[in-house]
Amino acid sequence: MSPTLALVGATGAVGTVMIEIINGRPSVPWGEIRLIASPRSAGKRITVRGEELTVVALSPEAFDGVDVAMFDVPDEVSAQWAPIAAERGAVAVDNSGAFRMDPDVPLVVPEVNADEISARPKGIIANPNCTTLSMMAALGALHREFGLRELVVASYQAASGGGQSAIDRLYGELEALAGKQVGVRAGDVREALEAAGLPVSESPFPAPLALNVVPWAGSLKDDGWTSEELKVRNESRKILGIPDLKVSATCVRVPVVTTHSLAVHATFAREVTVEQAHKILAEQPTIVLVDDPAAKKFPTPADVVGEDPTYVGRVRQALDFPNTLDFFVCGDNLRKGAALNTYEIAEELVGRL
Ligand code: 2RA
Repeated sequence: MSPTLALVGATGAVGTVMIEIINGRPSVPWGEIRLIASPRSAGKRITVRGEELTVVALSPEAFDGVDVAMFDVPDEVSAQWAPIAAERGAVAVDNSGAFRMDPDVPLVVPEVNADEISARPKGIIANPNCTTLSMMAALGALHREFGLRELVVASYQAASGGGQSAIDRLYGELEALAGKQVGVRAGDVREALEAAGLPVSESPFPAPLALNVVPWAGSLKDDGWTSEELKVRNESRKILGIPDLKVSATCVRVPVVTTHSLAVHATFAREVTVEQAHKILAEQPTIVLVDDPAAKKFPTPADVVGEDPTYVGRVRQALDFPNTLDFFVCGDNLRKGAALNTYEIAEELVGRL
């Protein structure tokens, strides 16, 4: 019998992308697909693969008969409900931060460590944070060949990583500033936003995002690091299976709606040339290499949004650091960074249930 798939958080931003992904697959291995959401959204009707489905309220019984349950909900909801789904016999594939660093929960990017989904003592598999995920296909492939030792990363993160309110804020700021000659004097962007009724004190971002960049994503952790920067470090180590990988990250929010970018400085155990890196990256089915500096061809978030693969370009051999490459990567944070990777894990599970 074909397995039953449940989607918890079916009406949220990532859940909606998940349904687009399921609808866009040429075929799916699932029998029943069950949509689950908060009681507030229960009863909504959503078309999945040509069939109108009714969203059911989150409850223990909603997991009865479910083989794989994908969770796209806040951390606290996953923390409570993924174990309940697992108790009821489903494998929970969780896109929240609740279980990522739990040693009994594999943290999986299928093209890097798919085999780890078989050992899941809690019946839960975690999906990485979108910032880490955007560079994992490239780093996984290069690590297999050259042995990754050190990683220095600067992220350029899109507003949608902060959810719908963050997207609305960016659009609101852009509209408020349109046609105004601002950004020429310290503080004039803030003042223009304030005059338009959009004080920064009411923003999900700690500074104006339009016409600006903001070196802050996530929450404050020890010694001035942000949660987002620590996720890059800890999750990269776990996914790549390099517990002592040296990592330093600076996470920055930029006025882009969707698609995270990262400037990566990666040092390997063995010598690596741009030609070798190009060959390896170009062979990966989930990477598109766009790297023709003479023709000014490289990935940008505006050209990658909505795409499934991650795009890599600007690959250079670092001039002053041996065995080191610098490159730029762009990945849609709502697709590969969230919904797509979660769904790919669910598909990997078929045959390993
Ligand atoms: C962000 N990575 O971009 C986070 C979302 N999970 O804010």
